[in-house]
Amino acid sequence: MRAAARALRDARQVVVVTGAGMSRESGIPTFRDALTGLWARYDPQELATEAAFRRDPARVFGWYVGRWRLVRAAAPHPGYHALVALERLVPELAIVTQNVDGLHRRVGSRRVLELHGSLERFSCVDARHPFPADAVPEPAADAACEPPRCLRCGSAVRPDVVWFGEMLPERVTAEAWDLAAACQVMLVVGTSGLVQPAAQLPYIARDAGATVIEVNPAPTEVSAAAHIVCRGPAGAMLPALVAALTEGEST
Ligand code: BV8
Repeated sequence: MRAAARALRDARQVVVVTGAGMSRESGIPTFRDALTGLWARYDPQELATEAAFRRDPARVFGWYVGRWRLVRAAAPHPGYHALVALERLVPELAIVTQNVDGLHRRVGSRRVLELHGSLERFSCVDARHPFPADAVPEPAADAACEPPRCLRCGSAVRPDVVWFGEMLPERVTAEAWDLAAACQVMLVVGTSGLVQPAAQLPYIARDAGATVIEVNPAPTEVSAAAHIVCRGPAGAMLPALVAALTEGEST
């Protein structure tokens, strides 16, 4: 914590990369948690792909609108507010998230790059025509839900997330890669570092001379690239890090 606060104090540009673990304390299960993880219940290739959606649109769409409802009921935990505070303590801070729950934007973080899209946006599967979220049906909990039809081309409406086998949004990805190569400190919070290409970001930062700090209760693929490891949950570690930074003392 002491070394992490010192690194942040000396940094001008800070990038925070977040994964599903960042939202765990807000009640949103991560993909890999053995107990609650969504992947434990579903095969990701089964649901988070265009092929699965075309094969069984009601089942896949029902899963997403069910997650969207969970997300809307979720409250950002103190770790989210700590990142908003951190934005005011360093000259430049950007959040590059793999998450699709929109919590960073909801809590007021100003510069958020969503590598994998968002549960809160919808478009049609054939032409990606935008579809208004307030016209999306509210299904019963954890039930299949027939997706609405695009108002322009009639194809099925899908969530605006990046499925496996799909390219990440070009502009957002280019910006994230540039930020990773230019920052002095990268905080990597709540990611197992298994999903490509986002998992490359800590290595890009490290190779460019940045100090990489991992915040995670468990060792991960990222731990090898981290100079500093804060082994604990984001909801406790991030406020402690901000406290260490603001008190000026090292805790
Ligand atoms: C692409 C949106 C190029 C959807 C997501 C082999 C076969 C098939 C594909 C591949 C393959 N090898 C590589 C690939 C490519 C594939 C991939 O990486 N697969 C992995 C599974 C091996 N990647 C892609 O397909 C990407 N696209 O490569 O395009 C291309 C294009 C065309 C043709 C060929 C190639 C697209 C990847 C994006 C997928 N979409 N999300 C949805 O949400 O449904 S990814 C999804 O899973 C999440 O968004 C998230 O990013 C990811 C899960 O990862 P994490 O966020 O790290 O979460 P995880 O559960 O794993 O870990 C949680 C961590 O939190 C843990 O470390 C835990 O310890 C920690 N934690 C727990 N509690 C806390 C905590 N931390 C802090 N505090 C706590 N309290």
